[in-house]
Amino acid sequence: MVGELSDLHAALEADELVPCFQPLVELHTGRLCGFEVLTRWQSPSRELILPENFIALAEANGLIGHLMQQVFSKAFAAIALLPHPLILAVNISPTQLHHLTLPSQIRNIAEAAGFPLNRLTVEITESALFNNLDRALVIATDLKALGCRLALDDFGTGYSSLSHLQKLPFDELKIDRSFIDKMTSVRSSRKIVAAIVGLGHSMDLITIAEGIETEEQADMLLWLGCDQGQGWLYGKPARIEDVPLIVAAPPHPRLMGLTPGDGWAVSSLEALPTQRLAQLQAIYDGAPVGLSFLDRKFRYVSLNKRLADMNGASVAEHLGRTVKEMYPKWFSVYEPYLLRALKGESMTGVEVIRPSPIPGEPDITTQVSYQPAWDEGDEVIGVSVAVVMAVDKDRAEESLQESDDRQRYLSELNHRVPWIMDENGNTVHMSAHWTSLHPLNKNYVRNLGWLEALHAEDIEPTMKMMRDALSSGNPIDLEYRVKTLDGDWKWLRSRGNPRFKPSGEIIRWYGSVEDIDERKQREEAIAKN
Ligand code: G
Ligand code: G
Ligand code: MN
Repeated sequence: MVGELSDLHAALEADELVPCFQPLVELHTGRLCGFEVLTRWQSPSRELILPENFIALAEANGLIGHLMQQVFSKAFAAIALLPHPLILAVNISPTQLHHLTLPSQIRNIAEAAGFPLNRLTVEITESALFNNLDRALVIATDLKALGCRLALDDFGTGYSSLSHLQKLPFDELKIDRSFIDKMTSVRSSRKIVAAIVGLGHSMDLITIAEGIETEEQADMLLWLGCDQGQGWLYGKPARIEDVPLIVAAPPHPRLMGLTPGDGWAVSSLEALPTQRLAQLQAIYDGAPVGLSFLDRKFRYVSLNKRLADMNGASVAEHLGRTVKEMYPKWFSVYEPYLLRALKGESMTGVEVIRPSPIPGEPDITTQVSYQPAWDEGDEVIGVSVAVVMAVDKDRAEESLQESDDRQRYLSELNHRVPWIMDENGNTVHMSAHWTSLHPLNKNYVRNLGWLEALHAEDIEPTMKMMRDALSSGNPIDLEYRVKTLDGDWKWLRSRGNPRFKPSGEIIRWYGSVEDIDERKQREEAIAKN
């Protein structure tokens, strides 16, 4: 029965073509943005017949305009009635892009239904543009002038051509569901999705993933920075009578059950990938450490100026070259660590001695850390390398200062309370947070002055443990009470580790303090009972 032209004529006469509505969801909040309208033929038995059985027939026989009229008017009217300003996305056939009257037809349907065109997205498949770019451009421009948005549908399949993206004024990019389907299992699909999302963002397009069926896919897409999703996970195409229920439902639960308002919405997930990149670049450039990122072939993908200076070449000279090409003599020293990092191992504080970039200058001792970088599928995609000049004799003071600065800089990012102590146990730096706890003035806290803030019973044991640590080099681990500004005593735990010169002597202690008052009070309460 289905597939006969006479049946389609009869169906149109009997008003049997109806819209179904598939939710479009904002990935990072799970909120409903709107619906894609998908046409169904509702047979007299109320069974819904899919478009693959009638769209081509309608196209081939000049009935697609009639079909559009019948379906869109129902869809627009239903959504215009809702209290929420949701958007609708509609599909048009490639054949419709030959008719310059299409925009005015759509406008007439929308006006009759009282649906504002700035809430309409028109989806165009790539194949529609093939051989028809000029007319498509006129139609697309007219639709935009009416206030509609344009989406490139099923992107990545068929007649994919990037020039279409450039030539037509698209607002959205819909990633074909064949890539989403395999992205958690097939590396190449994942890479294609990542590249499409990046491409979309770089062109200021909203990216929408089609065919999301699992949470795992949704998480990966969120991680990649994809904006919206559509698929069975969020809902199958629904009948018109079910739409109000879907609109009234709470947002799809995201991020392990957290909903916006639980405090996560301001996390880095809010940031677009481009913002994240800009932020990383700022950290990169400002870091008092040489930093680089190497790909799997150990090519410099990025590095900061500080590292370029240490290496004695410009940033531009490094980019795209391998470590081996740049530094054939040193490479053998680094290679074993780089290979281990590629296998997933992270290494910190590796001492590497290498020649100075300035001929005749003594060798430079560096401390290097190697961190593998994983992609969204747990595959190592490169190595992040951080290099610090270690203490060589001439620069001892300078580099110590630098290393203290670095420690301070890193520790300000930490919620714990940092301190730095010299080899004799004199405090070089105590964070403002610590000094805000009790009435001692900041200068007084330097050297051994901080002991004054301690409870009388804690001073002697603390000093003994400090002496032991300083002479043995064992880690510091102290618990003591400090008098706070309001006169109470607060329990703190202070832990730190020594930093050694190449010769083996201790040069600095780096540590942090945490507030353990609650724990101590609980212990005391238990002891009393
Ligand atoms: O879910 P579904 O089987 O409905 O969609 C199959 C295909 O039919 C999709 O590629 C979709 O773009 C297309 N399609 C669905 N509704 C319409 C419509 O109203 N007009 C046109 N031209 N294509 C549609
Ligand atoms: O217009 P487009 O080609 O994008 O049409 C979307 C098609 O994808 C429709 O046929 C719709 O029914 C289908 N679809 C939507 N979500 C899912 C999904 O999660 N899984 C699968 N397999 N198909 C989906
Ligand atoms: Mn579509």
